[in-house]
Amino acid sequence: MRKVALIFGITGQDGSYLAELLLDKSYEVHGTIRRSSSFNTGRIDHLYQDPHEFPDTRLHLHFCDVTDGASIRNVFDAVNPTEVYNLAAQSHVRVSFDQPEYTADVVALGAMRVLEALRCHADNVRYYQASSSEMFGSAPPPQGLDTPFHPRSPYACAKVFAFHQTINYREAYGLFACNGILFNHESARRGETFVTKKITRAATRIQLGLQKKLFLGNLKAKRDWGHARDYVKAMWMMLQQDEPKDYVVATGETRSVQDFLDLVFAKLDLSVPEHVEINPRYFRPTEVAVLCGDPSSSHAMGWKPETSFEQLVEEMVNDDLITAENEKLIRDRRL
Ligand code: NAP
Ligand code: G4F
Repeated sequence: MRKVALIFGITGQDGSYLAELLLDKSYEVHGTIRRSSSFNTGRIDHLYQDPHEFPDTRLHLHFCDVTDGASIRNVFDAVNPTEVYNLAAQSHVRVSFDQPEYTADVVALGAMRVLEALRCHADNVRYYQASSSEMFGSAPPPQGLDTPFHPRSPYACAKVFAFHQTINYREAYGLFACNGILFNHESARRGETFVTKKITRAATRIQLGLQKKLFLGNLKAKRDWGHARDYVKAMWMMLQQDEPKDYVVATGETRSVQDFLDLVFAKLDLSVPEHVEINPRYFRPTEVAVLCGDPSSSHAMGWKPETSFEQLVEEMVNDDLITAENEKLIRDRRL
């Protein structure tokens, strides 16, 4: 049986882990990348092989943007995938308040463009939509499949639109389309402006004398944090089931940003009051106070997280220590 996956958003945190997983499972993997004036493939460079040198490579990249319907249709025609993972997004919640129209174009209309291309240009394709726990917004925890959405940002509103479009394409056209409602998941590959990576990166740099202060926003917010490597397995599993459904993927545990900060600083023997300041620019017009997922739907398909919160933090800190040490070496050589 052909196993050909197409990943929209392969250059992101999740896209890179998913590509690794699918290549390990012998898939032919196609990913979409965006034209940029600087390289944006850092997270998948270790997987990529130039097809001139390696004609048998199973990883292929295509220029495509989900704001451009023609580019989506072209990539469908070129690839003829059996599984499609839509991970493409302007995924930063705070930024979505500054760029609401663009965020909706990518996150909401982008998903609909992919679904419409899938309906018209492909047969028997299984579709994964990257839905988000942000959609629950101010709904009280634990949040599960029966919890009503109360989105609190332009990003979350756009994800709610994409969630319902996915269900509507499933019901209207019989597509095998699934929503994975994933709670926050992190890793050493997390974007540097998300709070976990911002903290581990800054703390390790402070320890090596590369910076003095870390400026943060709301420390009281609570999140259900898991590891991205575990969460991409759930994405793949959803598309291997007999029936298309929606799932919640979470650890079922919640911790505050303050807890995360305290743990990282304690690990590095650093003082929070000495180095951390609050800057109101990082507050959001509307905040999501507490996310804590009810993962029973994903447990029912046999998925469980494999990495503990402490292991996640350890991995992120260790990776950022190496990055900071390299940065220091380069700086010292320049002096
Ligand atoms: P990420 O690191 O921000 O990656 C987003 C990906 O989307 C990148 O490959 C990015 O490309 C691509 N992209 C952005 N705009 C695009 C456009 N207009 N056309 C095509 N591709 C575009 O996000 P992530 O953490 O891996 O998350 C993956 C998905 O899951 C996202 O949809 C996110 O909203 C959702 N999600 C994430 C979490 C989480 O905690 N990580 C939780 C729930 C849901 P560039 O590299 O060129 O920017
Ligand atoms: O790390 P964050 O920016 O992640 P957020 O907003 O929860 O969104 C992430 O998870 C969602 C799933 O629920 C995804 F859909 C979304 O794409 C993204 O991956 O912020 C976490 C919390 C927030 O409450 C924020 O207000 O940390 C708080 N925070 C406090 N200081 C900060 C900061 N967040 C950021 N980014 N930067 C700060 O300085």
